[in-house]
Amino acid sequence: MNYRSDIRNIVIIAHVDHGKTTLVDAMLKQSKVFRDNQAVGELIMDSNALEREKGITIMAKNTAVVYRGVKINIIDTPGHADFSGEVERVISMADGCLLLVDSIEGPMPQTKFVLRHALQRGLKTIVVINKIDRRNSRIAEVIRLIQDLFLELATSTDQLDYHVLYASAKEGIAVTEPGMPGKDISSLFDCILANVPPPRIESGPFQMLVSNLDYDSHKGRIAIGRIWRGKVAPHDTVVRVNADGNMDYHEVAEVFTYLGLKRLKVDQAEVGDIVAVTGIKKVSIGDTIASPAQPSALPRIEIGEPTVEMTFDVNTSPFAGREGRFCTTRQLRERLYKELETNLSLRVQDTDRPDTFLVKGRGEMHLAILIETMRREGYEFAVSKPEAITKVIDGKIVEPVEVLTIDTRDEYIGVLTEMLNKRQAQMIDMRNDGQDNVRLVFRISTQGLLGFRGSFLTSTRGESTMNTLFLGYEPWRGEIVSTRNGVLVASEEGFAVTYGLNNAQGRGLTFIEPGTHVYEGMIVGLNSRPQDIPLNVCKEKKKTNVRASTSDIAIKLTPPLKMSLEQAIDFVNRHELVEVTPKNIRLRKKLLTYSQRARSISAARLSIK
Ligand SMILES: Nc1nc2c(ncn2[C@@H]2O[C@H](COP(=O)(O)OP(=O)(O)OP(=O)(O)O)[C@@H](O)[C@H]2O)c(=O)[nH]1
Ligand SMILES: [Mg+2]
Repeated sequence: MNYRSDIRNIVIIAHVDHGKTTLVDAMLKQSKVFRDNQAVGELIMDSNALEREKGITIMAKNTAVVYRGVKINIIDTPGHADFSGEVERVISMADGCLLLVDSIEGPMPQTKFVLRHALQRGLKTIVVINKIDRRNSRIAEVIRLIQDLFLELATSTDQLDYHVLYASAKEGIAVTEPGMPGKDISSLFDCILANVPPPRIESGPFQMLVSNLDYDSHKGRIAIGRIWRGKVAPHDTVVRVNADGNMDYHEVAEVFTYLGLKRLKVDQAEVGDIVAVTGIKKVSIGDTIASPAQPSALPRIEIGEPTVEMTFDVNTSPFAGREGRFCTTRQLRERLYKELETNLSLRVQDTDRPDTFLVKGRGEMHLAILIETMRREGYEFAVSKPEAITKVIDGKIVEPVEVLTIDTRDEYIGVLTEMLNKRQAQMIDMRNDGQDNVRLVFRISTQGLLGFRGSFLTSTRGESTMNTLFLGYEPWRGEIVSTRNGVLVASEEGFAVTYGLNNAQGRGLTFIEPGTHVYEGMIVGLNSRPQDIPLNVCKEKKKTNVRASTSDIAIKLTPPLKMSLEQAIDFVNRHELVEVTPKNIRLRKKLLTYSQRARSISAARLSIK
């Protein structure tokens, strides 16, 4: 068997924030893909605006560097569990992986998820213990935990024979022994060259699997993937095999390979390389592009199922159409279906109501990122509370179940266990490090987890972290009763005033500032009791002839509680919606008038009787 010794294909995988994108920075900087005076900044691969704002990777991306004459194609992946579909999508392009593990946190839930995938696909693993510059790093213990993880997940004994490097991605250093002084990341490059197998040269004509798509207004769709056989050049005639096994003919327009942050136009690309090809109309991720001489399809990419769903509705609030550029059913529908081309773990379905679409994703964050992206593009719509997706297996209703790992301090154990009990979680482990740090592990249904993150962060004052790992499906445990209080609902359209809001603050928390334009049925606050109450927040104080006392003039409002999109989605219940426009996020009752809501409650009572 022959190999392309001039190429290595690697994917970088880890739990969220363990330093993948920073390590790619270090690799790019050391291989001098930038001019000496070029300001490149940090987290270069997190190029999308939302990625930069949130400081996380959302989409997997390709880059490449050359080290000692060998081209290393690098795929950076997201570590957040909601974007696991991205890892599943790209992992098949690589022959080896760098498994990054934080030197303090050690292996975390997503470390296990990604390593399991890598080992199942037979990737050669290099473990990189990262952030060794951090003061409290506990390298020896982390190594032991990683060993345990490999013992649990390895599919063959030779997978237990992995190399370990120690790095500070931030300082651009990698060494082969802990404590060794380092000056750059050459040892990492050397280790990749020595241990990641070069691509095998399969004999036969051209064949590639499309793992990613990009768009160009002139060139159209750009198919990105690894060449598994043969060569490809501009003007070649190729066959595209789609999901149904149907074939059509195309002429390749241009062929590109990667180097640094650029795509290089090339005259020809060969087996083993990762390329971008234009000219293949309507190409989709998972399609095979091959020579007409042997147009056999490669196995399609398998992506885990979505676990959470919510509806996307055309905006029907009284303010509909005022703030968005794209507001119609047709525009919303087209945009959602277009997302399926690249967002592989997403599902979109029409419903029996023409203005409502059911959208399914891998978690609340997965859906929230889509909502935020669409709102920035100018779309206006409304979304419902996310719900866990149940299925029927052997005649029984089952629901998704996850493992929840919480790292917190002793003082919060009580409040957290109480909150989680209400959500029907079972504690399966509790470990204390003797210094007030404790790790709690729970088994909890996805339904029970929805909306937990917000109250978790508030009740532990931001001092704890939580992570989840999808376990599988288990018999449905019944509905979890919401513990949220009722809401304060605007009873009239108008502009909120201090006097009206001050009255509202007598009932609970408010969400809006004076001057906010409200409509009947819009949610303006949280009641301190379980019922919803309508209030007129636009009501001015009655003018009297008697001069008001000074205390009346200077009403001091408590600042409103402003919710982010994610918090808003967490907050609403089944009778409410989040209205999303490029300018505002509003909460509303589905039924806007008090009489509609009263009628629906009495109808529900009657149907129970
Ligand atoms: N001290 C220290 N901090 C690091 C190191 N590497 C990364 N970080 C920091 O860790 C944080 C997360 O780094 P990223 O590179 O975004 O992590 P990531 O694994 O790409 O995260 P996701 O893509 O969101 O999963 C950033 O604040 C980095 O500056 C390191 O070696 N030492
Ligand atoms: Mg990243």
